[in-house]
Amino acid sequence: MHHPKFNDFPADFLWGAASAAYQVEGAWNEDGKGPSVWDLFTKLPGKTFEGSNGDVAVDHYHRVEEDVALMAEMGLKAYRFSVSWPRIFPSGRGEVNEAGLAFYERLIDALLAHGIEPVLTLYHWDLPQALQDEYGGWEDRRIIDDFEHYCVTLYQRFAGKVKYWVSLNEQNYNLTNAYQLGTHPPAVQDRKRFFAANHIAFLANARVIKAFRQHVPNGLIGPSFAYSPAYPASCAPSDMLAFENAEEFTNLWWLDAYCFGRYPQAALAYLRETGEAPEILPGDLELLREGTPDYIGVNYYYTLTFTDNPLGGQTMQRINTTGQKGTTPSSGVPGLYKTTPNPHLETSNWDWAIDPTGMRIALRRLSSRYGLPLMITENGLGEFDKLTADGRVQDDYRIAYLHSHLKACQEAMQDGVELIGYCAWSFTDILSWLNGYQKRYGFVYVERDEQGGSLRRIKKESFHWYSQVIASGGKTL
Ligand code: BGP
Repeated sequence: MHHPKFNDFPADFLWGAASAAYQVEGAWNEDGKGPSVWDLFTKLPGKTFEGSNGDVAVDHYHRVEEDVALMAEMGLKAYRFSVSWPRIFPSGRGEVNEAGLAFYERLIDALLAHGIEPVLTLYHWDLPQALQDEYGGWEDRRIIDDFEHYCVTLYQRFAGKVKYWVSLNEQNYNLTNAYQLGTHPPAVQDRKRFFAANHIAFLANARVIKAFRQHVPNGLIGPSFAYSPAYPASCAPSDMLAFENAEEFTNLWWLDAYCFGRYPQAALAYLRETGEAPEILPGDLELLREGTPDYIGVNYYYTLTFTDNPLGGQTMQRINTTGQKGTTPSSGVPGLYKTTPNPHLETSNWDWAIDPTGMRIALRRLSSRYGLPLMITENGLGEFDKLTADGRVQDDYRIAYLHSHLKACQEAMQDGVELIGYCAWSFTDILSWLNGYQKRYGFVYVERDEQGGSLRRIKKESFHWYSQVIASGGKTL
């Protein structure tokens, strides 16, 4: 569909950028912070790219003022960040660590002083290690109360200052890595345990949304979902069915649970047959329906294309963590679906398909199925960047990526999607969980590698570009 002309972005559109605590803060054991599961996991041999970890990350904890000043200089309207649960409750619950709250208050106040809207993520994967040790973290329903208590502590403290909240970040991606691929802590590979933990996370998500209504009545809350829309490899009915399977198992399983409070039918029937379905207790689905989101946060990076996968066929494989192009194997579930490269799309060096039209499709699918406002809570391009001898980073490939995806947002709005904001991933360079410091996403280059560095901030070409996009309200796109 080609629209005759583009509508303008709304005047109050949240032009933003994002980060996550573990990926930027550092100060991993300062001011009373307890260890998270990532603090321990990254120290185990062979888990991350060249053993990289977030002990220092980009030292945002000590450079909040400098980083917020850069955001203000850029003209950013919104900044999405996450709170580290073990900074607030070092052992997951119990005594609150005031120094932890004070840090986020300082950040929030600095943002507000510059007219930048804070978008606060409650959980971006850094579970307190104490809860993992005590009862197995997401595998035990006790986490629901502990998570609620932590979230309510933040609601009470920041209700008057923070309007936009994200509940769980990428539950789908994080728990798939944690319990199917074994690539995130606690590094389990067991589908039954995966679906069980995932169900408990839905309950926790619904519980904190329910509590939110009471404590932050004027705020908006929703989960951020890692949405990779499924495409069929061809119009062969077997590929179409593989695509339907993939969309249901890899996307609607989460989205329907969040927004409708139920699991999609074919996937649930299949899991009941294989004995992998989660245990649904009386009251569970009612809770899900009482805790549906105000908006859906969308983390969009790429589409995935699927083809038929026979029984005994391709199994789940880990993602490319080296940046060596063309090394990602096909991944799938035998009898259901497997991925195949899309010959129509270019990829990044990490083999992620670059597909702005896929973003428009993602936004349309979500908007028409759930009828909720949407916010892009992440979108960006991870690439090797080069700092030139004269101190510049010419990241025109990132500008091209962001430009085409913002155009797709505009088209989706033209298609009737209510899009309230766009947070590029990421503001500064960050630690990529499994890819170290070499896979860069930021508008601001941070001079460091896996071994360390000066941590100096350098504005990339994309910084200036995004700045003028924001200043024009998107008119210069
Ligand atoms: C999402 C996460 C982010 C970020 C991003 C890029 O899954 O929410 O935290 O890391 O993806 O992924 P990567 O760092 O693997 O390139």
